[in-house]
Amino acid sequence: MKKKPLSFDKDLFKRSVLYNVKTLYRKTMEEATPQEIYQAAAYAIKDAIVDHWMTTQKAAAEQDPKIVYYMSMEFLMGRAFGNNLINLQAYKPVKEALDELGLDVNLVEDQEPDPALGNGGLGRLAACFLDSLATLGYMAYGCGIRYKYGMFRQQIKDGYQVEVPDTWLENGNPFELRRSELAKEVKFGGYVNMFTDEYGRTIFRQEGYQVVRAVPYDLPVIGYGNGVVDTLRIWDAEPIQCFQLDSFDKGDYQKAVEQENLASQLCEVLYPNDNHIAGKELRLKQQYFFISASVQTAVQRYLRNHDDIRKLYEKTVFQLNDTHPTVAVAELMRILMDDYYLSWDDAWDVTTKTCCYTNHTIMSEALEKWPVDLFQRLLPRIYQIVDEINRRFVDQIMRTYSGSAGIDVQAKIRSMAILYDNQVKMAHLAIVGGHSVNGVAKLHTEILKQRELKDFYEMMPEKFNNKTNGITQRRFLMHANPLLADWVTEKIGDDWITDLSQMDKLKDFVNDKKAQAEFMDIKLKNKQRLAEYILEHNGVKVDPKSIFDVQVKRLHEYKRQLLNILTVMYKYHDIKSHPNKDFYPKTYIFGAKAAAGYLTAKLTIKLINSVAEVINNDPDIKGKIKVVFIEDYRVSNAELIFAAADVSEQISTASKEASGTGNMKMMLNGAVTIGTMDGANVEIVNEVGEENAFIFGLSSQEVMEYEKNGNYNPMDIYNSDPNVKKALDMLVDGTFSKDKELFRPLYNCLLNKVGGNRADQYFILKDFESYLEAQKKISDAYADKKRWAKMALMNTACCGKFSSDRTIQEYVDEVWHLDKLNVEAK
Ligand code: 26Q
Repeated sequence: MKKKPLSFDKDLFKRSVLYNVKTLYRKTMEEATPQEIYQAAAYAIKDAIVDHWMTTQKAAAEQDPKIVYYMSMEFLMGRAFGNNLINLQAYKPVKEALDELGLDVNLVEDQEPDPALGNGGLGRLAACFLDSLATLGYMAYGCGIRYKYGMFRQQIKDGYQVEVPDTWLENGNPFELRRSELAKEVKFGGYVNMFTDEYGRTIFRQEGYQVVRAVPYDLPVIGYGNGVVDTLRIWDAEPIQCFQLDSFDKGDYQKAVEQENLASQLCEVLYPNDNHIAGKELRLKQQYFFISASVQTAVQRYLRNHDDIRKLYEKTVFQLNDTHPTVAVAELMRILMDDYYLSWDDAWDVTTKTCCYTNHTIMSEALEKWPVDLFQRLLPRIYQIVDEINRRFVDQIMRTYSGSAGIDVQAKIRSMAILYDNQVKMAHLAIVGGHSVNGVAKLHTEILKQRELKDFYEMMPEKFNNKTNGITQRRFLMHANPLLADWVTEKIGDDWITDLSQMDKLKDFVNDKKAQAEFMDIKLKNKQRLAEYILEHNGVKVDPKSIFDVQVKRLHEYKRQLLNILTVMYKYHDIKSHPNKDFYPKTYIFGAKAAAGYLTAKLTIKLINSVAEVINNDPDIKGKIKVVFIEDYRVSNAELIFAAADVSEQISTASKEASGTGNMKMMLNGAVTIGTMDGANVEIVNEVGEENAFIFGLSSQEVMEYEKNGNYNPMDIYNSDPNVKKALDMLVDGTFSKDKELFRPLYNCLLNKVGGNRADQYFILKDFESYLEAQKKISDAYADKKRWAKMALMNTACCGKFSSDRTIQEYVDEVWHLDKLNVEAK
């Protein structure tokens, strides 16, 4: 049976906008600035949301469903306004209402800062998961930090990345609710005092500590068309005001100032590292800060309507988004033992049944470890608990393996202990302290089981499972690409909005000439829209009829933007030396932020911009290739880019990309993948068929063999392959920079050992020729209009598996076991 759409009162909305402009700003519509109009409209939407939010909370109070707390240092939400309207099924009426007020909905949306409380994949995944949780009608909280400054804004100056603070809260956030009544205290430092209380219980009390007040801000997460509104709860830190300044003795005064400083620094900024650990003290403080506040809240919420804390796990599950929130294991133990007097064994039973861990990377530089002395100084009680967890676990290893023939028990301890070499290994704590460990794509999970976490898998195979990532079609098709969304609905109805497997039905149209033409016409319109953006932001004119070849993602050596740009350089040379050779016009589009301290990554950005500058201005090229670097790649411009992509570049060194999710977003929008057999690419190819993707390069097995044997020598390739040699030499022959030495570090990384790294550690030279070949095939395929249309359409038709709705349903069925909320949609 078809569900009735949510009701939305368009006239009320209009009146509400006018009223808000008046009461917020004492202005008429004519006087209000675009930002003020956005705020007024957002508050009007919030009114509508709050009703659903209250209904959801009431339903949850009555039905007492199990709740998932998705613990994450990052939530890369992107703009809320348009997305909220879509999920409220109010986009069209609001667009009309704004029209009638003489306003363009797109321009209103553009006034919203793009909330970037995340780096990349992991943070965006968290945002997609919240959207799916609400849409599927599960009770969920996202728990995170309200960073004052999110991911930096990127400016390109003279081809270099410059980082500018992201002041997203400058004008306030109309959607948030400050919940000071729910504030919690979080304690740092000091020492643990142990004594026996009047009942003979051993009490551990942290003393001489610093304390901050954690204040939550709630953001609504709206389910699509079902009246369910979940909550993203992000914490801000404030100083505790408990002393009278004038009555201070010297020590108190000092301490009060330190506490103020701590509070003001804690939530200042998101660490801009992606897949790389910055072992900074403040980072660990951030982690404990939001975890302590969130775990306290979850326990208290449970006890509001239950009395047996030993059954917490029946109503509560914590999903740890990578190791960053892993102190939750020890914090829950602490609360259960110190505040509720559970025995170690009882507390451990509850904790392991409550916690679950997702691994997002096998990159060794991203494995989180903390020096014991830092950890102990900052979190003395938590450290004691981790120490005891470790002691018992090492004991268990010994009991399991002593006496087993052919097993080196010491080696097992070395590879699995939580405390080793004076370090706290957070992944080990997360595995031991929970009941589920998952990777984010089939290949990734296999690599975890067979290599990185092999010893753990052998000891506790029942904990390991795969959850292939997904993305939300509400944001990445409905909002990003309304033309295609409407077209799909016209062809197969609108069930795909909440059931992406329906896209399958588009297969009936892949050979239909009319459908093909319509599909490609929509792509062209989206390319025109992006071309306008590029003209406005880069001052570069690109041809919407050229192939739009897109690589947008964080800049990292393993993602191999360098491989891409090297082949562009090679093509440039090729066209210059064969001016009459046929070449299908191509626009290479890059977008990427580099971590602020990551020099190789930053130099790669400079290289891309330098290559762009030379190629785009070389008359010999006659516009056959253009190169564009899109400044400040973020969720809002990503939506424009995905909709316009013909070719999706997913070219990481096989085995290094845990999953990737941009690959899915582009597939959904009808782009064809050129990629390695890595991460979720493997599953994408499996769904769409090899003939509808362009796969090249070493397999993960081959990469791992070379890594093991150390027998890869890029210099041999350089010396024997003239194409490779040409491309590399152009780094240092002055073609792209007057200063011939500028790109020497990149050249050196490819041919020599640098620092502790192997020469060309990401196998760029090894994959160069097969990548060129795959690109050649793409140009041939694109030249055949019908063939391309069919391939592109097949990609959209086969993307059903990659909805985050499917991923979340798998977590629910296999790990979380949540109950569906019953909310009457109004
Ligand atoms: C840790 C400590 C200190 C500072 C920063 C960090 C840190 C921050 C972010 C470490 C790692 C990250 C982000 C990792 C990440 O985004 N991983 C990606 O996760 C996606 C979702 O599962 C996958 O699709 C990608 O393959 C994976 O790279």
